[in-house]
Amino acid sequence: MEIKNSFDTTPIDQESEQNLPLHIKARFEKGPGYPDRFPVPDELVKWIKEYPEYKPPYYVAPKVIENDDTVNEKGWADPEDFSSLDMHHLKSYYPNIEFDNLGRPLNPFGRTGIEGRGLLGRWGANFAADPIITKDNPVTGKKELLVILRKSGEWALPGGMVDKGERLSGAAARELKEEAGLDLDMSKAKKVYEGYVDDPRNTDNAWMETAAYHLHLTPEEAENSIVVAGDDATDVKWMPIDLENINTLYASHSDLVKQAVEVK
Ligand code: RP5
Repeated sequence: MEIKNSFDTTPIDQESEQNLPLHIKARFEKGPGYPDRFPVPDELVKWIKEYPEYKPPYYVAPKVIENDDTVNEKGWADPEDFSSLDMHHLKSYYPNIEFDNLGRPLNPFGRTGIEGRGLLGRWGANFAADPIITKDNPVTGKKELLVILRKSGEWALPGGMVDKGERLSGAAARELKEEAGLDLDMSKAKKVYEGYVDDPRNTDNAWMETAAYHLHLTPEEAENSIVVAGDDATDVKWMPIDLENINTLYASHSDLVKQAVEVK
C-alpha cells in the first residue's frame, strides 16, 4: 500500500490521546517476516471507534521468542506468556495506556492491523534513543545530517534500542559510536523529542518510543569527525538537509529532524 503522508510528531503534553496524530507507517508498512496487516482506515484507527470486523493476524517473530530474558540470560525480550509481568506498571511516555480484554497493552496511537509483538521484544513501549547530528558544509554552506543506511535500504538516524539501566543520552552516544563510528558526548546535546515513533514494526501490543537528541558540530568538531558504518548499518553519510532528502528517512525520523532544525 502507498504511504499517504508523513507522521507528525507532536509534543505529548500538548495533546490528549484522542487527538494524537494518525500513524501511517504502522498501518501501511511492515517489518520483515510480518503477515499482511488487516486494513485500518483513517476513521477507525482510534480504539474508541467500534470496528467489529477487525480481526488482525497475530505475529511474534521467532527471534523474539528465542530472546525471552526469563529463560535466556542474554535475551532482550519479554516472555510470550505475560502473566508473570506487571503490565499495569509498564513504562511509556504516554500516561494512560489501555489494555484489551486479554490484558495486553494497546498501542496509544490506535490500531495497526497486527496483534502480538512482531519483531519488538517488549510488550508495550520499546525504548530507543536517536542522535541527530548536524554540521555546516564549509563548501556548499548547507546544513548536513549524519545518517546511516539500514538493512531495509532506508537512510535513518543512527539510533537504537536503550539497554537495561542505560541513560537515554548514553544510549544515543553508544549507538552513534556503534553505527557511525563517531565518539561524541551526547549529554550536552539538546533533547528535542520524546514519544512515539511511527515505526513499520509497531503492532497493536508493542511499539517504539524514542528520545531524540540534537547536537550541531562546531567547524572544528566537524573537520575531525571521521564516520564509519558499523554494527547494523551498511553505509553512513552526511545528507544535505532539504525536504526532498529528509522526507525519505526511516520511520518518523524526518519529523524528529524537523523538531531540531529548519527543513526547507
Ligand atoms: C526507530 O527504530 C527508532 O527511532 C530508532 O532509530 C530505531 C531503533 O531500532 P533498531 O535500530 O535498534 O532496530 O523506531
